[in-house]
Amino acid sequence: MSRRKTLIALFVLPVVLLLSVLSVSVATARTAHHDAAKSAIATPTITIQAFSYTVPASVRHGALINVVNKDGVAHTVTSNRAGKFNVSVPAHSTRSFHAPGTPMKYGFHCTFHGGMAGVLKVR
Ligand SMILES: [Cu+2]
Repeated sequence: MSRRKTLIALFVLPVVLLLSVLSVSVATARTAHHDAAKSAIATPTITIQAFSYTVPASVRHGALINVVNKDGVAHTVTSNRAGKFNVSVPAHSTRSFHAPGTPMKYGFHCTFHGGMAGVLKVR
């Protein structure tokens, strides 16, 4: 009887261990996939810091774009072509706007600070 139990334990324990390892790796793969999907749909962001824009390489037409202002003063992201986009972002704040619907490169500037300019490539 006790020999039988030992045999059962010898067989069952590795199976239980194997199953738990498998379920952990499945969970890990799911998490990784979820993270990849999340970053693929992350909102593109223009960051303003030290009176300078950091702009994504390109954005989809019509996409929602966040503007993060890390400076202690307000800035704007204003299309050089009137009316295409214009968002004012208070100090230490985030605002958003929609990219134009027509793919092309849009120059933009800050209406408060003459030296601030950037280009938004809409694809
Ligand atoms: Cu500015």
